[in-house]
Amino acid sequence: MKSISLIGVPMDLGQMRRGVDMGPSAIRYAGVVERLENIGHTVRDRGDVLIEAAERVQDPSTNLRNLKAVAKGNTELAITVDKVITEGDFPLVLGGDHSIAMGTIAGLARHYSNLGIIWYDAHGDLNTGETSPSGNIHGMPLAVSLGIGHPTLTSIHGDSPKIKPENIVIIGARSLDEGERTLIKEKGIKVYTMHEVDRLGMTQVMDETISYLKEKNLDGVHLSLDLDALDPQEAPGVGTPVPGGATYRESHLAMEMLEESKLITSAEFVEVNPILDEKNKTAATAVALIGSLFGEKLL
Ligand code: 6HN
Ligand code: MN
Ligand code: MN
Ligand code: MN
Repeated sequence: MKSISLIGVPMDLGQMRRGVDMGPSAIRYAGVVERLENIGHTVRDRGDVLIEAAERVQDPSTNLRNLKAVAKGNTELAITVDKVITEGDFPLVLGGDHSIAMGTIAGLARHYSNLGIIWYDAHGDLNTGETSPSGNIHGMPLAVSLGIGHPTLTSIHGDSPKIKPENIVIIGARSLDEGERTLIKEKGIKVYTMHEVDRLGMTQVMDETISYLKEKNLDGVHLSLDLDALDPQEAPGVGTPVPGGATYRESHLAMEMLEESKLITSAEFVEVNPILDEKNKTAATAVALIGSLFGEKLL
């Protein structure tokens, strides 16, 4: 059994829709602590990282919305994640928009020199200020963690880069911008789009992902799960829904296979927006997936 530290990050400055800052509360309300304790884990809820109320600013020279405030909140998060690992706990981060992956990964990078990343998402989150169609930093955290992007972001809590392109697997992608496709090809990042999920089935996608990562001699693997990877019918409470996503069952299978692999050393669940949700359905899905990731069994 694990000793898990929950870290809430009420961040909504990485995008434009209000409400995603209430994601951590919605996930707690949906019973995440009880769910993990019922499996037998020890849970310590560290509360929420302080995200200061910031004036929303769009600097046309960088195309990075709320740059300073996003960097500040992520620095706080990185310090917290760093501390949780130093204390020997498993960090489970609850978002908040996906810009928080920069802070989580920056904190992890202090402890793992060869970190694997599973990016379960409809998007690649590989934009920079130059390639982004929106200026929203939640579309950039994977690029930033690779050391690609504005120095204010790539230098959060330590030197850049934090991760290597060959240690990343993206699963569930179906909305990639032009600059993201170029970067994927240039860096040789492994991607299972929804086409591969349909064609191979989730079992083979996860088998291949696990074998691929096992060959890399990693010292840890982080799961960054954006709820918009799931189909909007099953996870309506997200800011950037894309039709044609992974089903509830496919996503459970993915979590169960990751649990069996024993590879995962940290995780985050992001983009839950209770204002856009239907009766907290998306938060409940997040909690159910967390249950599977941490060893809940049907029988
Ligand atoms: N997310 N690729 C789009 C952009 O604005 O860069 C959407 C990003 C969505 C990010 O859902 O974490
Ligand atoms: Mn996404
Ligand atoms: Mn994302
Ligand atoms: Mn969003």
